[in-house]
Amino acid sequence: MIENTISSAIVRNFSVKLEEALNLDVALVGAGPSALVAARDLAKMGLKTAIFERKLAPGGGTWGGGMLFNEVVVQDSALHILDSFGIHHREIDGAAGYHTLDSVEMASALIYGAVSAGAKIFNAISVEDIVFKEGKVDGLVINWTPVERLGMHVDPLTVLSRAVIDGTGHPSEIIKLASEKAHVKLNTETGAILGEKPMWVESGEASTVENTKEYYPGLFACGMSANNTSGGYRMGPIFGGMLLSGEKVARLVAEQLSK
Ligand code: 48H
Repeated sequence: MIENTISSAIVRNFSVKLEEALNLDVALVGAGPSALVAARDLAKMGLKTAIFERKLAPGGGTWGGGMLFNEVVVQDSALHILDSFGIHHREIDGAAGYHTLDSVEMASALIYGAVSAGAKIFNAISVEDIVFKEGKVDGLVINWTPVERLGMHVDPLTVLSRAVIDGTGHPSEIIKLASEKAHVKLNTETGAILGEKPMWVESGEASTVENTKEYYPGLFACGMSANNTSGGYRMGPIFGGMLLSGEKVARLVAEQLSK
């Protein structure tokens, strides 16, 4: 019966995919733009990479552009990343060095780029905790988003990973778990999360990349999560820093794993 064959194939193939992801080189949390760039680069380097994304649609805050006008801005320094994904852009009249692009094209191209490089994306899965062993972050604790949303009392499953990247955006959810649940001192000025500052485009763009680093053994942050952790300014619908942060965290993780 075709009905049965279809259902069996879906159950079997998904189970194989998830089982293969239970032991990773790199586990990323959140499929925003910074994590998608990182996942693409890490997968291209041959590292076993997967992203766990809470929502049904990966892409994070990319889709909505600025206030639902579905255009975003990227500056010169990150154009090489757009070009490597084949994303079109055009310079803004009167603002040399700044370019606009279609946010739907950007989100879909980043997702396709990451998946076609070999990274796996698991959507509708929320990371609810970390695996923390002998002074190192060793993996993630995952559950279905509907289970989380409905508040069902269902025990989670575990993913082990040589490195974890927090790409959860503004709330820095994974760094927060390390700080508040594992009570560790983070690699920040005070050892705690400093918190995002108000809007200052140039400063926020630069600090997003500077703040992209390893915050605790085995735990890195990229994008707005890095900025929130280290107390950087926000920048609105400009995405160059997010893309450059993804590129940087991939390089840092690869260096760390090759030691
Ligand atoms: C699974 C989770 C969990 C969890 C969250 O916010 P994002 O788009 O990520 P970034 O940092 O790459 O990009 C930030 C950018 O979109 C932005 O917000 C900017 C530029 N703001 C500037 C401003 O001034 O406001 O995506 C994060 C993703 C989302 O898709 C979440 O659903 C997901 O992470 N996520 N997934 N488990 N615990 N927490």
